[in-house]
Amino acid sequence: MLEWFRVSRNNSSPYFRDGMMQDLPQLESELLGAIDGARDLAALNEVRVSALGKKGRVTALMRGLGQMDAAERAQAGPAFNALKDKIAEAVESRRAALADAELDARLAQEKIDVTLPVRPEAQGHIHPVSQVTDELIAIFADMGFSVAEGPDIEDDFHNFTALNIPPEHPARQMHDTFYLAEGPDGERKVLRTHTSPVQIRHMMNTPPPHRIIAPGRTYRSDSDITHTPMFHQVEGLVIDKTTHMGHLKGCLEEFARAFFEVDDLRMRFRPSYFPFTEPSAEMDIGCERKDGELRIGVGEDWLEILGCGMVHPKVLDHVGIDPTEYQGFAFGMGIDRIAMLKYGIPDLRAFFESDLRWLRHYGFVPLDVPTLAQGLSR
Ligand code: 2NM
Repeated sequence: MLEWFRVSRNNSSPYFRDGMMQDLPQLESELLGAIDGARDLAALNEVRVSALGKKGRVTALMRGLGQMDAAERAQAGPAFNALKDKIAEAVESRRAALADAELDARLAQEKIDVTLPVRPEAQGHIHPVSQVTDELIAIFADMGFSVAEGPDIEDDFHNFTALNIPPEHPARQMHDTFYLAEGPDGERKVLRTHTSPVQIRHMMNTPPPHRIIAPGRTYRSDSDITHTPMFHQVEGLVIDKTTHMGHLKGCLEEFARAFFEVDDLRMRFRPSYFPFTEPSAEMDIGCERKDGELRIGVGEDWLEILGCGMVHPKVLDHVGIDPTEYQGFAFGMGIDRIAMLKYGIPDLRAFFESDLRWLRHYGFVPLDVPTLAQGLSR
């Protein structure tokens, strides 16, 4: 480049005589200095435009090539090109460095201290039904159950017939069923009256063994201080070749101790009746009623918390499981009811009134995710 500079000084082309000839090394060091001195991306871009833009100084040099004779161009061309490449390269590496620095500065500014305490009072609240559902899932997941779901709108077969509740069975009236309008096939769908149809679908769609719980919304046309037309149930199902009543008892005792967080909880099973189980039972836990208050895990009284039994062979037949090869147990309980019992919530109907003051009082902090490792409700 220095070589070219000496030669071109004495050049006679109009281009050089016009005084447009420049000291290339000086131009280069000037531009490199400006690039180095650019303090942000905007300033750097200005330098780039002043050198390589349409009216830039390097661009002007390149344009001058056209007016040179062949000998001059042979020397100047490569030198101009080298300058242009060097400047472009310097701009790019400065741009990368500035972008890095800008990102570093932003990251430093947006840093959050994860050791600071959260401010739960600024958050929304988890409804007791959601919290208790999560507790139930945590308990049964620990025992190897998975969660199954199904539609709220069911057909007669999955809600009733498959569960050994044939047409004209008195249990159909007992269920206070909500019927939908007749469909084109003349069939009337129902809002499921329990979550059992979820178990029916599960048994029909997957081969045994089964170990599932089905939490969800259920519907019955019943409304008074202890009943709402929509409520929540969780049902469980275990089917295997040798599953027996002892497994049922052990499983539900472990559930009750974990849920009510009482290690020496008293429990008893009373004979009962459900069309879909044989034998059937209801489980009570020990409690005390005093001064209008209920305390769980102490005292001599009993409190009914769930229904259960060995799945009826006719139910297994309906879902295509051979009852001479497989057997098992099922259980069901009301989530709203056990939420009220555990957390001392007096009025069922308030559950469904969307009253934010109620939710602030009885709701849960979103970060209190139920896990067995930390104690369910702490
Ligand atoms: C209950 C009580 C006893 C039950 C039975 C079934 C199925 F689908 F396996 F037949 N699901 N749920 C059951 C048994 C439900 O609720 C009080």
